[in-house]
Amino acid sequence: MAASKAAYSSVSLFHEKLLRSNRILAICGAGLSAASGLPTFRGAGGLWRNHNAVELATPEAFEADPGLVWLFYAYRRHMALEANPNPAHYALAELARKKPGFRCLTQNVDNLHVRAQHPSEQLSLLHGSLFALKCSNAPGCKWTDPYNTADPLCPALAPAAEKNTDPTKPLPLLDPSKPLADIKPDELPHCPECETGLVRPGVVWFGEPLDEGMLDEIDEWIEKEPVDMVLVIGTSSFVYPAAGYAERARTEGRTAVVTVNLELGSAQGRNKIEEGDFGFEGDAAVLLPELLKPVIGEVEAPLE
Ligand code: BV8
Repeated sequence: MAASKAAYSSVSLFHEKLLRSNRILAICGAGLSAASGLPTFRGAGGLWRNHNAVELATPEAFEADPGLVWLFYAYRRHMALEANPNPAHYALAELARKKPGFRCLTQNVDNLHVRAQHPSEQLSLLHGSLFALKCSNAPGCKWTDPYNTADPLCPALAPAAEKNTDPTKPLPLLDPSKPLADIKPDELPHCPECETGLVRPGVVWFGEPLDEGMLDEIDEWIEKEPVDMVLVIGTSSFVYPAAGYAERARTEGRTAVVTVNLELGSAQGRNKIEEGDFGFEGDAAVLLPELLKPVIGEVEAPLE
């Protein structure tokens, strides 16, 4: 039975439910970091130099042109290092401190949750991190570097770390009319352990499995007890298994699924709307501190 429209976007009814909720699951996407200046996949960020970001985020693309894929990731590392967590990241981190039964699953690889001091035991990086490195001979070679912020990672990737001197013009790197330097594999970092494999970003590419241990741990958490609330924040819910968690965590008549999105329509299509659900349209960085205020109080994003 669909939620009545008024109740669906009622902040006061939402606050009542939030105060009664102990087990809360959040599923976050690129929209959460939009206010930090990072492009989303569906928005402007969907295309990188005429390349579809989803196609670049594959083992096949890395196999075919590791230089191009590394420039794509070096650029995103640079952008994410220049960016700062926004009030939405801090609000979720504070919710985790106030509600031990809160779990945050993020699809974002930008490390902004971590920089917002989100308690690590209540945060799952579903798709890895731009700042983790591993050997492309994995799982054969087990070498990893869990946190590397070198920018650029090597001289050949310096174009990705260039400061944009003239903001009226796109960075040359982003201008598809400007040819890219052809980066040879031997100009790219190689694994210090097996010495044969190229170093690759520690993210989960399309067609690659997510970390099994992490998935099992999340399943156990969901199945342990009914979930009171699921926050679906700034995601188009297109990519699986992340997109399946909201309905998997739903217990009829008990769980409120709450969608927070700049365009509610774009996110709603993929999750059923049931009695007791909520939907709030707007910028997550503005809405979340408001929506979570009864539990987290005023959350200031430290001035960087
Ligand atoms: C796997 C890391 C199995 C890399 C990423 C079932 C059905 C169909 C397909 C599949 C299925 N199961 C598996 C698949 C295949 C595939 C998949 O889901 N394909 C899709 C395209 C249909 N899944 C996989 O391949 C997964 N692996 O299944 O492995 C397996 C098992 C054993 C052995 C081998 C294989 C791996 C998926 C992970 C891929 N890696 N990221 C990188 O980042 O480069 S996915 C990447 O794209 C992101 O992490 C994220 O998940 C996704 C982008 O989605 P969003 O974050 O939601 O961003 P988007 O731009 O789409 O939307 C933004 C939203 O925010 C919008 O709604 C917008 O309105 C809103 N918004 C914007 N601004 C704001 C805002 N909201 C609030 N405030 C704002 N200011």
